[in-house]
Amino acid sequence: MTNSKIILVTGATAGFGKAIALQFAASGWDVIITGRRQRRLEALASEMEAAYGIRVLPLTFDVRDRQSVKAQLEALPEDWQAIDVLVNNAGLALGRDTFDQADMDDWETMIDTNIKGLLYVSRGVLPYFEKRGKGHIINIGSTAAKDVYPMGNVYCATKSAVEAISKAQRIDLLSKKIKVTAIHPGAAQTEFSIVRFKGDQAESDKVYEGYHALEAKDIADIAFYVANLPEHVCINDLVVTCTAQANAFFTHKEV
Ligand code: NDP
Ligand code: 8X3
Repeated sequence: MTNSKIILVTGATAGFGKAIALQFAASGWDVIITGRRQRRLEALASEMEAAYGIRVLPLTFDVRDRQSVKAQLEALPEDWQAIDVLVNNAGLALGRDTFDQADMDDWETMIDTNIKGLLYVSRGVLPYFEKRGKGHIINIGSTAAKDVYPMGNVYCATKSAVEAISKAQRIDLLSKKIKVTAIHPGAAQTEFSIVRFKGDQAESDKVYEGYHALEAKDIADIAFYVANLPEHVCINDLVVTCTAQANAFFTHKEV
């Protein structure tokens, strides 16, 4: 048994999730990391245990698999159940096509991951928060939740849903003393665009040309700040862009 705080981060094999796990681990938190790529989770677990002397529990599951999410979260070892913070970060965009051209399988994957996955994980962790009479859900939305941009259609819709779900959680879980924070990042250079453009590195690189996009560490710093406020203080909604980006539409690029 330790007295360390515990954070559960979904999608910790890359990008924001990995940076968040590292940031909290470096400050002495025990960390539950999840994702589909088991070898990456194991490597990150070894790295954090060795560097920071904290405990790490890697859990391999697909957030779209409702039964697997339920089973793995119900089976959490007792000394991992006192979770302080859940970060619903796992998510993706697939394709950037007009509504008439977009691939409906891509739509399904985004809806299943970004919306349903977030719901499954939230419900899986909730009983542990309820048992303790406190908790904090941090949902990673996007500037795409705030504005719909051309060819963003269903990705933007899923992030609007994340915003709506965050508001709903905040209202419905108020009496349970559960904080809910939505962080909405703008463009950040992670594996996001490689995934979106299905491995096309050149297409991905174009997204970040001519300006200094957010880095994963920037969002980790913000998540850490938000999670470490006094018990009576909750940041509800945060939009964070790099200095070159005004909103989902306007980025000043020097190319
Ligand atoms: P990355 O591609 O770098 O990381 C995405 C993470 O999500 C990976 O760890 C991946 O793990 C996990 N993931 C994806 N699908 C699933 C799934 N079905 N089950 C479990 N885990 C899954 O992208 P980012 O770090 O940039 O993205 C993180 C979040 O931030 C997403 O929700 C994204 O929409 C959002 N966001 C990103 C922005 C950006 O510009 N980068 C800006 C605004 C928001 P694995 O593949 O191992 O399962
Ligand atoms: C990711 C950023 O601009 O591609 O949510 O929507 S963007």
